[in-house]
Amino acid sequence: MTYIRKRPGWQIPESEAASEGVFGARRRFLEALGLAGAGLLAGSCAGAADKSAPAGAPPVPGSKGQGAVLAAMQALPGRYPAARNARFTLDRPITPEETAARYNNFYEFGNDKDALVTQAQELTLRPWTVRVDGLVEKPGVWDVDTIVRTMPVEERLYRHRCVERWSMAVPWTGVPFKAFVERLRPLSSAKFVKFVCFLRPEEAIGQRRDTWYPWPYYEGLSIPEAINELTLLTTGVYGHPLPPQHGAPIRIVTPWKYGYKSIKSIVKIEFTATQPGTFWNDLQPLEYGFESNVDPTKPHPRWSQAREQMLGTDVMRPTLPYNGYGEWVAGLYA
Ligand SMILES: Nc1nc2c(c(=O)[nH]1)N[C@H]1C(S)=C(S)[C@@H](COP(=O)(O)O)O[C@H]1N2
Ligand SMILES: [Mo]
Repeated sequence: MTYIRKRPGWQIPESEAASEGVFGARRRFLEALGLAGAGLLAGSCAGAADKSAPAGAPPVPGSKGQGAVLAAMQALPGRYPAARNARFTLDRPITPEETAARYNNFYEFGNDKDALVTQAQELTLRPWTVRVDGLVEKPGVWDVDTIVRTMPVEERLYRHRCVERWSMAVPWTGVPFKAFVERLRPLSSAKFVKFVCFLRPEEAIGQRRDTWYPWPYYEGLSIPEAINELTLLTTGVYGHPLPPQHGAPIRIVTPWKYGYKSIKSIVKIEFTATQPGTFWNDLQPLEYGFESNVDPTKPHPRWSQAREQMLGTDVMRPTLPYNGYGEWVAGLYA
């Protein structure tokens, strides 16, 4: 059941972080459509998503997305569910899958958390290739199933923290990104890795309609961050291939950083000498830095980051420095 609930101040989505310039562009766009003033300038859909999700997710029963996830599972016998890596433990319950897969951010499919799950089912997941280029000895094109078939996949329980202040705890399946990087043999001149999402306005309503964003979504990590043990090239969740709304078929997960660093549905990985731009940093540099490590002492201009709300239970917890992963990453920033 959904119900109307007043949206708490902290729940304003990242989408409202767009700079004046971006909002200006958006306004002009809506004016061109004759829609300005029709209540569409308020940012996201006014209704807060009901976080106690209805049954049936995910994937959405009968959808193209569900068919693709089942097909991927069959095409990769023995890979899902993967053995869990016992090194990564949680201090809280795993978020129910029905909750985690119904409360996503994926602006390519809009900023309404209810609608985007359905919209995301339109994404064609196979064939899917990832182009590797830039400063590497072995550039090339990788089929996503080849990665899963030929590399060690494992399951990891990770906390996952959005700058919007909600958090969840999920079992991801993937390949340590370091193992993948070792196959590519980056040159010593490579200092950063840039990741790029797909550009398919014909499938992604957000890319078609929300043209004030600099599509496609792009992100970046320094090489030491990219090859940190925590960085997971993620292809599955809850024991099966990723459903579209979680960033199928392949995404990054960096659990010590705010969620927007964990770019979904990657089609390109480029090794660079200089720090790449990132989607949110280019939109609003004062709110979204390149590093974006989870830090309770550093308030975001519109949300204190001191506490977080766990999806599913709504229990509030103090935010942990590096989201509790200081043991792995604090040394990178010393
Ligand atoms: N391509 C792409 N990747 C993205 C986003 C996005 O809008 N597009 N949103 C980010 C944000 S803000 C968060 S919090 C996480 C959410 O991941 P989840 O929906 O799997 O929980 O994805 C990140 N990766
Ligand atoms: Mo986020």
